[in-house]
Amino acid sequence: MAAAVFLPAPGVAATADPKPAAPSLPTHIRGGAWPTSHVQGVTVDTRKGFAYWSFTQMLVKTDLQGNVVGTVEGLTGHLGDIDLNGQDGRVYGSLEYKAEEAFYIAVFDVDRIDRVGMDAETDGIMTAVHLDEVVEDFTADMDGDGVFDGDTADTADHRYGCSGIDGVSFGPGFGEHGGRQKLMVAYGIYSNTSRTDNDHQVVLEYDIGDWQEYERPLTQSAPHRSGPERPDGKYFAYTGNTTYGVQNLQYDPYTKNWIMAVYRGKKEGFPNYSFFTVDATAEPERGEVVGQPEPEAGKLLTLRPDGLHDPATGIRGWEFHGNHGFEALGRGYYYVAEGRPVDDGGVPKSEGEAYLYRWTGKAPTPFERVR
Ligand SMILES: [Ca+2]
Ligand SMILES: [Ca+2]
Ligand SMILES: [Ca+2]
Repeated sequence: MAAAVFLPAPGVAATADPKPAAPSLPTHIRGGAWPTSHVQGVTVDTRKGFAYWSFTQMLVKTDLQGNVVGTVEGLTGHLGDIDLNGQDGRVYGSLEYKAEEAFYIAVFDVDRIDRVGMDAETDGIMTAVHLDEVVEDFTADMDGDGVFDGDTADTADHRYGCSGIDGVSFGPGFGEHGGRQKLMVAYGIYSNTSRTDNDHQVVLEYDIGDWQEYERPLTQSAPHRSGPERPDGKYFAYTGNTTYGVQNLQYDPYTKNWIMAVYRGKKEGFPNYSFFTVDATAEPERGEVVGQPEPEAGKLLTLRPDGLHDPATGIRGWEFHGNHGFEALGRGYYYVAEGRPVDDGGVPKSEGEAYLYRWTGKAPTPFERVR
């Protein structure tokens, strides 16, 4: 078992914090190795002492020593980033079925996960809320040839280059101090260097106060469409094109940043940073969403004027991983997931683990491992 540390460290100011860090947290947590695709997200309930891991087709629950408590299995779509809702104690994650053109927030009643092999459809653990807005942008026939080209990056279709959804996080509305927490959902964005309308991260804002009326169990062979027609807000952050958009989105109450961990982009003329921070205190500004086929106005987010700077584009960013899982614990501490393929006696598996980091604010990498 990894050593525990006392939080907060000397010199780190305590802040008003909806997710307080526990007095001691392990510096390393194992999420296990599973016959799935790679780890996509981690979220930690420091109060109850559990970690939740998205392994693409499976949700895994461990304690903070890495002992497996249970799993929710049988997902045939793509479970991406996840986040704990501190208000209802449930875990929310992005869940995609691209062939069916269906995109959900999955809601897991994680207190009831108590054994390995629970079923996402039949054990009453998971409900889902469908997001129509994502379908509209994903399926947009942008070149107007009457054909939607489907799940491919090599097309002019998909508004903003939308490939679906991945990063999710609870937090305050952009530019708001306190107020009702919102669920923010970030688009996946295909990597495509031959178009100009895919250089933004797109974030949908939902107030989930009325989501009980939409939540339904999911029958994956007959995906339902129960969900809000429109988001409560839609925002754009100019980062340059990335490879599949925001992998991990996380509100950080310590720095008051919205953190975006990405797989870096490939476009020439852009800095292609791996990590971005949006200033959570900045009011979104109405302005042009540049690069669209027709001039378009939208609510623009402000990248934090800190870290690396690309003078040609004005883009600010950092270099860090965090695209397999990133959880802000408060007080400037974080769990950051790593994943890799492993061979388990001839069975290919994906292993996930998380390490404890603290904020330093230094460029190019504003975190250091706690050892
Ligand atoms: Ca088309
Ligand atoms: Ca992902
Ligand atoms: Ca997240």
